[in-house]
Amino acid sequence: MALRTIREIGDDVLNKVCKEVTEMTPRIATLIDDMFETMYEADGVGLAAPQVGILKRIAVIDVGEDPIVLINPRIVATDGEQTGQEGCLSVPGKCGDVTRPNYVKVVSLDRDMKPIEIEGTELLARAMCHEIDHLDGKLFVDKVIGELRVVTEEEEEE
Ligand code: GNR
Ligand code: NI
Repeated sequence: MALRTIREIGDDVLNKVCKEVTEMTPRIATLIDDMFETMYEADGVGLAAPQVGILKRIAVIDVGEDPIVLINPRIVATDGEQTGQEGCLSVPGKCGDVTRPNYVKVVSLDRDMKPIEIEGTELLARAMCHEIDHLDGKLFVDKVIGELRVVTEEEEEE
Protein backbone atom coordinates (compact mmCIF):
# COMPACT_ATOMS: atom_id res chain seq x y z
CA MET A 1 0.00 0.00 0.00
CA ALA A 2 1.10 3.52 -0.65
CA LEU A 3 -0.08 7.06 -0.28
CA ARG A 4 -0.96 8.83 -3.51
CA THR A 5 -0.66 12.56 -4.17
CA ILE A 6 -4.00 14.37 -3.94
CA ARG A 7 -4.51 16.67 -6.94
CA GLU A 8 -5.78 20.15 -6.15
CA ILE A 9 -8.18 22.58 -7.82
CA GLY A 10 -6.56 24.05 -10.92
CA ASP A 11 -5.29 20.62 -11.99
CA ASP A 12 -7.04 19.70 -15.28
CA VAL A 13 -7.47 16.10 -14.22
CA LEU A 14 -10.24 17.21 -11.81
CA ASN A 15 -12.41 18.55 -14.65
CA LYS A 16 -12.45 15.46 -16.87
CA VAL A 17 -15.18 12.85 -17.22
CA CYS A 18 -13.83 9.50 -16.00
CA LYS A 19 -14.00 6.20 -17.90
CA GLU A 20 -16.01 3.17 -16.83
CA VAL A 21 -14.10 0.24 -15.35
CA THR A 22 -14.59 -2.96 -17.37
CA GLU A 23 -12.63 -5.47 -15.30
CA MET A 24 -10.87 -5.72 -11.96
CA THR A 25 -7.10 -5.93 -12.36
CA PRO A 26 -4.26 -6.11 -9.84
CA ARG A 27 -3.44 -2.47 -10.65
CA ILE A 28 -7.00 -1.37 -9.88
CA ALA A 29 -7.07 -3.43 -6.66
CA THR A 30 -3.86 -1.65 -5.57
CA LEU A 31 -5.34 1.71 -6.57
CA ILE A 32 -8.37 1.06 -4.33
CA ASP A 33 -6.14 0.08 -1.38
CA ASP A 34 -4.05 3.21 -1.92
CA MET A 35 -7.16 5.39 -2.16
CA PHE A 36 -8.36 4.17 1.26
CA GLU A 37 -4.94 4.76 2.78
CA THR A 38 -4.73 8.24 1.22
CA MET A 39 -8.28 9.14 2.32
CA TYR A 40 -7.69 8.00 5.94
CA GLU A 41 -4.34 9.78 6.13
CA ALA A 42 -6.00 13.00 4.96
CA ASP A 43 -8.96 12.56 7.37
CA GLY A 44 -11.46 12.53 4.51
CA VAL A 45 -14.78 10.71 4.33
CA GLY A 46 -14.43 9.98 0.60
CA LEU A 47 -11.98 10.02 -2.27
CA ALA A 48 -12.48 9.67 -6.02
CA ALA A 49 -9.88 8.26 -8.43
CA PRO A 50 -9.42 11.52 -10.38
CA GLN A 51 -8.29 13.13 -7.11
CA VAL A 52 -5.23 10.90 -7.33
CA GLY A 53 -4.86 11.49 -11.06
CA ILE A 54 -6.64 8.37 -12.36
CA LEU A 55 -9.53 9.00 -14.78
CA LYS A 56 -11.55 5.91 -13.85
CA ARG A 57 -15.03 5.72 -12.30
CA ILE A 58 -13.89 4.56 -8.87
CA ALA A 59 -14.51 6.12 -5.44
CA VAL A 60 -14.09 5.09 -1.82
CA ILE A 61 -16.19 6.33 1.07
CA ASP A 62 -16.07 5.88 4.84
CA VAL A 63 -18.44 7.99 6.87
CA GLY A 64 -17.78 5.93 9.98
CA GLU A 65 -19.85 2.89 9.10
CA ASP A 66 -18.51 0.26 6.70
CA PRO A 67 -15.90 1.32 4.14
CA ILE A 68 -17.55 1.48 0.70
CA VAL A 69 -16.00 0.93 -2.74
CA LEU A 70 -17.94 2.35 -5.67
CA ILE A 71 -17.12 1.32 -9.23
CA ASN A 72 -19.19 2.81 -12.08
CA PRO A 73 -21.72 4.18 -9.56
CA ARG A 74 -25.04 5.67 -10.71
CA ILE A 75 -27.68 7.51 -8.72
CA VAL A 76 -31.00 5.81 -9.45
CA ALA A 77 -33.25 7.53 -6.90
CA THR A 78 -33.21 10.63 -4.73
CA ASP A 79 -35.54 12.16 -2.19
CA GLY A 80 -35.69 15.39 -0.27
CA GLU A 81 -33.07 18.07 0.14
CA GLN A 82 -30.32 18.96 2.59
CA THR A 83 -28.20 22.09 2.61
CA GLY A 84 -25.02 21.82 4.59
CA GLN A 85 -21.32 22.40 4.77
CA GLU A 86 -19.13 20.61 2.32
CA GLY A 87 -15.39 20.44 1.80
CA CYS A 88 -13.05 18.64 -0.56
CA LEU A 89 -9.54 17.28 -0.17
CA SER A 90 -8.80 18.84 -3.58
CA VAL A 91 -9.86 22.28 -2.29
CA PRO A 92 -7.81 22.44 0.91
CA GLY A 93 -8.77 24.94 3.57
CA LYS A 94 -12.09 25.92 1.98
CA CYS A 95 -15.70 24.99 2.61
CA GLY A 96 -19.16 26.11 1.62
CA ASP A 97 -22.82 25.23 1.75
CA VAL A 98 -24.17 22.90 -0.92
CA THR A 99 -27.69 21.58 -1.44
CA ARG A 100 -27.90 17.83 -2.07
CA PRO A 101 -30.68 15.26 -1.94
CA ASN A 102 -31.25 14.04 1.63
CA TYR A 103 -31.60 10.46 0.37
CA VAL A 104 -29.91 8.76 -2.55
CA LYS A 105 -29.98 5.23 -3.87
CA VAL A 106 -26.86 4.27 -5.84
CA VAL A 107 -26.29 1.21 -7.98
CA SER A 108 -22.66 0.30 -8.40
CA LEU A 109 -20.15 -2.49 -8.62
CA ASP A 110 -18.16 -3.44 -5.54
CA ARG A 111 -14.50 -4.42 -5.29
CA ASP A 112 -15.34 -7.86 -6.73
CA MET A 113 -17.21 -6.24 -9.65
CA LYS A 114 -20.44 -7.56 -8.11
CA PRO A 115 -23.53 -5.35 -8.53
CA ILE A 116 -24.58 -3.63 -5.30
CA GLU A 117 -27.21 -1.13 -4.25
CA ILE A 118 -26.46 1.39 -1.51
CA GLU A 119 -28.97 3.68 0.13
CA GLY A 120 -27.79 6.63 2.16
CA THR A 121 -29.13 9.69 3.92
CA GLU A 122 -27.48 12.80 5.30
CA LEU A 123 -23.65 12.59 5.19
CA LEU A 124 -23.58 9.31 3.24
CA ALA A 125 -25.99 10.71 0.63
CA ARG A 126 -23.91 13.91 0.44
CA ALA A 127 -20.64 11.99 0.14
CA MET A 128 -21.98 9.71 -2.64
CA CYS A 129 -23.20 12.76 -4.62
CA HIS A 130 -19.87 14.56 -4.06
CA GLU A 131 -17.82 11.54 -5.22
CA ILE A 132 -20.00 10.85 -8.28
CA ASP A 133 -19.64 14.54 -9.21
CA HIS A 134 -15.84 14.06 -9.16
CA LEU A 135 -16.22 11.18 -11.65
CA ASP A 136 -18.01 13.63 -13.96
CA GLY A 137 -15.33 16.30 -13.55
CA LYS A 138 -17.36 18.46 -11.18
CA LEU A 139 -16.19 20.13 -7.97
CA PHE A 140 -18.39 21.32 -5.09
CA VAL A 141 -17.09 24.89 -5.47
CA ASP A 142 -19.36 25.34 -8.51
CA LYS A 143 -22.41 24.39 -6.40
CA VAL A 144 -21.70 26.49 -3.33
CA ILE A 145 -24.56 28.68 -2.16
CA GLY A 146 -23.16 32.04 -1.12
CA GLU A 147 -19.49 32.31 -0.28
CA LEU A 148 -16.71 29.75 -0.33
CA ARG A 149 -15.29 30.19 3.18
CA VAL A 150 -11.87 29.67 4.68
CA VAL A 151 -11.92 26.81 7.19
CA THR A 152 -10.67 27.98 10.57
CA GLU A 153 -8.16 25.99 12.61
CA GLU A 154 -10.85 25.15 15.18
CA GLU A 155 -13.08 23.66 12.45
CA GLU A 156 -10.11 21.66 11.10
CA GLU A 157 -9.74 20.03 14.51
CA GLU A 158 -13.39 18.94 14.60
O1 GNR B 1 -13.61 14.63 3.44
C1 GNR B 1 -14.57 15.07 2.85
N1 GNR B 1 -15.60 15.59 3.54
C2 GNR B 1 -16.80 15.91 2.97
C3 GNR B 1 -17.68 16.68 3.73
C4 GNR B 1 -18.90 17.02 3.23
C5 GNR B 1 -19.25 16.61 1.97
C6 GNR B 1 -18.39 15.87 1.19
C7 GNR B 1 -17.17 15.51 1.69
S1 GNR B 1 -16.11 14.55 0.75
C8 GNR B 1 -14.57 15.09 1.36
C9 GNR B 1 -13.44 14.28 0.78
C10 GNR B 1 -13.36 14.52 -0.71
O2 GNR B 1 -12.87 15.49 -1.20
N2 GNR B 1 -13.92 13.62 -1.47
O3 GNR B 1 -13.94 13.77 -2.80
NI1 NI C 1 -13.89 15.94 -3.08
